[in-house]
Amino acid sequence: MKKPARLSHVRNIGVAAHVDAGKTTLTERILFYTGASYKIGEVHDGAAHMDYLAEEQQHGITITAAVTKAPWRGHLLQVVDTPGHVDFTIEVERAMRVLDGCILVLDGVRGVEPQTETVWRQRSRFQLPTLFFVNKMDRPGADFRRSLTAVRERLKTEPVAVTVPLQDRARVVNLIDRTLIAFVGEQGETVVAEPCPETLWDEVADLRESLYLAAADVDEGLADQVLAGEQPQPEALRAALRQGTLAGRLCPCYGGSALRNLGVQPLLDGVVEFLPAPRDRPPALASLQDGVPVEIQMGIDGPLVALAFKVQLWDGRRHVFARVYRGALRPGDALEFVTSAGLVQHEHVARLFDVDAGRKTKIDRAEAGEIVLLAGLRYASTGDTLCAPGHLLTLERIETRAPVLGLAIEPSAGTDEEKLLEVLDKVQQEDPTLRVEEDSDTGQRLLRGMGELHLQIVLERIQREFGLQIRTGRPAVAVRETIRRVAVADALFAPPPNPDPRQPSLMARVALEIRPLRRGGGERIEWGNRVIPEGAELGAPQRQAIDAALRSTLAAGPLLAAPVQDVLVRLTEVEVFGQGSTPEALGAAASKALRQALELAEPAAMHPVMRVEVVTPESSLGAVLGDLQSRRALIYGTDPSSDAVAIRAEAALEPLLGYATALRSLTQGRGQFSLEFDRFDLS
Ligand SMILES: Nc1nc2c(ncn2[C@@H]2O[C@H](COP(=O)(O)OP(=O)(O)OP(=O)(O)O)[C@@H](O)[C@H]2O)c(=O)[nH]1
Ligand SMILES: [Mg+2]
Repeated sequence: MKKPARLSHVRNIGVAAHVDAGKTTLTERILFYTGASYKIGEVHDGAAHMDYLAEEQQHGITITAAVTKAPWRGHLLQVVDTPGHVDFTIEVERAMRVLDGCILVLDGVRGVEPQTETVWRQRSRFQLPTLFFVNKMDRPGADFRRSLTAVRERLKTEPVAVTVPLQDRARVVNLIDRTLIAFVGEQGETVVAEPCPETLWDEVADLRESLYLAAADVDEGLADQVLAGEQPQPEALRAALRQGTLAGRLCPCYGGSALRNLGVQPLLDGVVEFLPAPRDRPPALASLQDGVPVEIQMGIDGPLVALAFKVQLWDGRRHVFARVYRGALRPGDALEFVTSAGLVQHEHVARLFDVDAGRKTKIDRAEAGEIVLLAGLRYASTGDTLCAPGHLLTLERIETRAPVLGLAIEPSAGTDEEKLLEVLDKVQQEDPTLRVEEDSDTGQRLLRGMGELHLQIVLERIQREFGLQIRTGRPAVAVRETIRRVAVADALFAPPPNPDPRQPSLMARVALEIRPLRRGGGERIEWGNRVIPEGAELGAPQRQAIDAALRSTLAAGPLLAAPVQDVLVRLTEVEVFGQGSTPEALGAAASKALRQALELAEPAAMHPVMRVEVVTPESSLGAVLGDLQSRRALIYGTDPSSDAVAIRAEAALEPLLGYATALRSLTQGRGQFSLEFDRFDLS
C-alpha cells in the first residue's frame, strides 16, 4: 500500500466496544470500501479477514487485536480491531496506549453496555479523541436517539450526531452537508448523496440543533451565527467539531448497520476529518534514567524512541510490535532499553515488517507515527521503550491486570515435560495476563489467567500450534490476605555472636505498627523518623533492605501464603547497633516484626469479587435471577430493553465458575454475560 507523503495524512485508530457490538463486521467493511480487501469476510462464516486465528474463527469472537491498513481520501488509516470480551482486555489497553484515536461501536438496541463503559474508561485514561458508531440499526428495537442519551448519561460526554440513520429507508441524513445518503450496489459500495428533502430535515431538527450548539460551544464566531438563526457553513462546522473532538469536549456520532452495509463511508470521512494525525496529539511523557521527566514530540527528528507493546509468535518465532514515537528505525539497528526489572539491555533489530492482520511484508524503514513488527529481538518485551543507544529513556509502562483464575495443568501421557515448559514460556511472553506458577507445597503447576474463556483459548492454542495435549484440574480462584485490626510488634534480630572476632556480630531492632486500609488501598509503607540511638541515621542501602524485607514478607501472608494487601505498615522505631546493623540485619529484624504483627492483626482471606452483567430474554428472567441468587450474587438492578433484560450484579468468582454452561441451559442459548474483576474482598 502506498505510504502517504506526510504524517498529517495518517490516522492510527482503534475500534473498541462491548462483546458482539459489531467491531469486526465494521472493520471488514472499512477494508472493503477502502479497497484494501476485495471481498467482505463475515464473522458468522468464520471468514473475517481480521479474525484470522483459528480459535477466533471457531468461536466467532475476536481474541487478539489485529492491525490492518486502509487508504481513504488520500489518507492512510491504520486500524486496530480489538476484542470485546473482558478476558482479553489487555489487548484493548495496549492498543489504546499506542493509538491516536478510536471508534467506539454501540449496539443500537442495547446502547451503552458494561464493556462500553470499560473501554470508555480506557480511552479516557489516554485521552483518545473518539467517534461513536451506533451499529445494528437494522435490528428491531434499535434506537439512535436513545443510544445517544445513554452516551450522555452513562459516559458523561457530549455525543454530537453527524449522520442520522433512517431505519425504514436504509439511508442516512448527513447533518453537516444537509444531504440524504444512500448506499447502493450489491454491498453498499456506491455512495449517492442528494439534498435532504425538507420534511426529513424537519424530522432531525433536534439533532441538528444539538450539532449547531455543540459547534457554537467551541467556536464563538459560530455561536453568533447560530443565535442569529443562520445556518453555519459545513466547513466551519467541521473545523469546530475537529477542535472539540481533539480537545475531548465532544464525540461525533454516526449511525448505521455494518452488516447491512449502511452508513460506514461517512464514518470513514469522520475518521479523516475529526480524528488526529500523530502530530496532533499531545507529546508523550517519558522519563530519563535519573527520573527527570521529558516530553517526546512525535516526529522524525532526533534519536529513536519506540514503544514495544506486544510480543507475538509468528511461525513459532518471536516478533515484537512497536510504535515509533521519534526518529526512524532500519533493519540492523542497535537498540537499548530498560527492562521491567530495571536492567539495561542491548540488542539488534534483524528485520522490519508492515502488518496486515495475519500477513506481514518486509520493509526497510519505519519512522515516527508508524506501527511496525520487529523480528530478531530476544529480550524486548511488552511495555519496554526501545531507544537509540546512548539515549535511554522510558515511556510509561503498559498496565496489566493480575490474573484471578488458575488451572492446575500437567502434560498428558506421551507429552514431555520439557516441551511443555518451553511452550508455556512462549505463551507467557506473548500474553502478560498469563502466568505459570508452581505450588510449593504440592509441586503442582498452575496456569493463571483472566477467566475461564481466556484459559480455554490458551489451552486450545497450545494444542493446535504446538501439538501438546494438556490435562487440567479444577479451576482455582486466586486469593489474597488482609488484616482486620491494628497491631504492633517490636523485634530484635540478634543471632548468636560471630565466632570471628574481626567480624561484627549482627544486631538490629525494628518496631512497627500495621493498620487495615480500605479495599483497594494496596500496600503502603510509611517511615517514622525515629532512629535509636539519638542522632543516628539510616543510609540508603539500609532503608532499601528494610523496604525490600517488608515487601517480601507481605508477598506471602500468614494464613495462606497469599499476598497481603490493603494494609499500611508504619515503621515506628529502628534501632541500630553500630557496625552490626548491616542492611541484612535490619531487613531480618523488619521482616520478623512484620510477621509478628500480621499474626496479631487477625489475618483474613479475600476472594475475587466480579462485576456481573447478564442479558437474558424476558421469559427466562425469573430462572436466571433465582440461579444468580443461589450463587450468592448481589443484584443491583435490572434494565429492560426491547428484546431482553440486562441484570447488573456482583458476586464472588468461585460460585460463578461454569456459569456459561448454566446460563446457556437456563436461556436456551440466548443469554449472554460478562464478568469483570472488581476487587479482592472478604467473603
Ligand atoms: N443485525 C445486525 N447484526 C450485526 C451487525 N453488525 C454485526 N452483526 C452481527 O453481530 C455478531 C457479532 O459481530 P462481530 O463483528 O463479530 O462483533 P465484535 O464486536 O467484533 O465481537 P467481539 O470481537 O467478539 O467482541 C455477528 O453475528 C455479526 O454478523 C449489524 O449491523 N446488524
Ligand atoms: Mg471482533
